[in-house]
Amino acid sequence: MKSGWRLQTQTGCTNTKAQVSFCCNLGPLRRCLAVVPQGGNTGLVGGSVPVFDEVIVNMSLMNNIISFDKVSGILVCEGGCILENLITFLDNQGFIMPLDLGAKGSCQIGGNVSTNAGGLRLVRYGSLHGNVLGLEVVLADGNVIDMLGTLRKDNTGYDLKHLFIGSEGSLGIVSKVSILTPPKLFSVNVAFLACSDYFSCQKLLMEAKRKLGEILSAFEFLDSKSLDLVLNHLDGVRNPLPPTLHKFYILIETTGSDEPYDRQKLEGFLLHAMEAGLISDGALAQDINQASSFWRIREGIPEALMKAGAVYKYDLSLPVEKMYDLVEEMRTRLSDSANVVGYGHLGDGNLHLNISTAQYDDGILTQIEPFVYEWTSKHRGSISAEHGLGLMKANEIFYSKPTATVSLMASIKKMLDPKGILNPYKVLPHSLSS
Ligand code: FAD
Ligand code: 2HG
Ligand code: ZN
Repeated sequence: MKSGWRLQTQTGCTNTKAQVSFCCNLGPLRRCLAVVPQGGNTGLVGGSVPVFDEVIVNMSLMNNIISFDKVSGILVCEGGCILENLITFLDNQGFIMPLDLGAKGSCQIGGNVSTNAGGLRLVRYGSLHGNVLGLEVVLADGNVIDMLGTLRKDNTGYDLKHLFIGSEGSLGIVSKVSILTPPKLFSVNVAFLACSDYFSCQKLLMEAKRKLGEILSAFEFLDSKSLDLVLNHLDGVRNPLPPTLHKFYILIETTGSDEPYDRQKLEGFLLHAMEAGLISDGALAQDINQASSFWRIREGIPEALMKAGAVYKYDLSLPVEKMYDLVEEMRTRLSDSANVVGYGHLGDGNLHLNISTAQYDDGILTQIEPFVYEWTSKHRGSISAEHGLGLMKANEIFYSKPTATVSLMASIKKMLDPKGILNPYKVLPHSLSS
């Protein structure tokens, strides 16, 4: 059946002038060969890898910064720019990227846009649907579509760029991006806190939003099993708190423009939270090195999991109050056969449920799935909060989207890519991909 799809993708090609002009580096599209757009290849759902004999379109050479406007903070660059390089470039200009993630050293802005990556500061700066002002994309027929606007406001018709943000290379290849970047504020504080129960984590989040308000820039959480993994598997990482057993840890970051005021505000908040019994211990970074070491704990969890063995990964949006129930139910289901850890972007209602075992085992998988998807669906969550569907989760889309919505998606795919040559077998369920 799978090779049947491939045959269908390669027939009946007609070229246009626009195709030919772009096709110096996208010859495969011109020839109607199936392609996989590939950025930094850091995606976690198998979206950037070929399934059969698709040609990889690697974007790494499209790595130029085209323009930066210091007045508006609008950056225009090619899709293959590595996120960390953009962060460094902007730092020199006194600006920051509105997104940051553990894979920044390899992932590319085109990949970030195509996955609608969330990351560590979404709670402050919002999603790429808000920050991306324009895109240039290459369609399946080779036509280059210029939507590379640099305007904050433009209501002239349908805002088509949003179709490509989060479409995982299935509708077009992102060749250029225009993005709004915030100014760099110099007063940054990071606290690493312990909570004795999940209810306190939730209350702390509510209080942080209310009391830290405009300076809150990250609110991340991890459970004690996540911390143990990092401490056991990553060199040079240590627990900044005395080794008492706490069940949960929260990393809070604030970013503002007034150092004494911001520090006082955060210290006042922490004191209040301590007195209210919401936090049982905590450390406030005294300098940038200590702040980085706190971040290393949170950002190091995926790497520690990789080192620990096989890992089953779930990236879920859930109501915050229900989120950790799933981790506990999963622990009960799997008892001693796996290490179940929960961490993520609590400020965004995004749980990373990761299940670590010595090796992959079909018996364990049947204990996890479809239970995890059914549970998420029952609580009206999303089975992919920020990583996308790629190849690995494409068939699970119905747990989060009604049939009519998925059919509409398939119609859009068919219209933009009638031969099914852009990242085939990804995003849409296999029953609708042919
Ligand atoms: P790739 O992995 O190369 O591709 C991802 C998808 O996008 C594929 O479907 C691919 O075909 C498509 N694609 C890539 N480039 C283009 C392009 N130019 N045009 C069209 N389609 C394209 N994700 C988060 O959301 N938040 C996090 O906090 C986060 N942290 C991570 C931490 C680690 C340690 C790792 C390994 C991953 C993390 N991720 C996170 C997942 C991943 O880094 C993101 O999805 C990232 O945006 C992928 O970018 P990439 O350039 O590596 O894309
Ligand atoms: C993170 O927030 C990433 O660290 C990766 O989204 C999560 O590996 C994962 O499951
Ligand atoms: Zn994440």
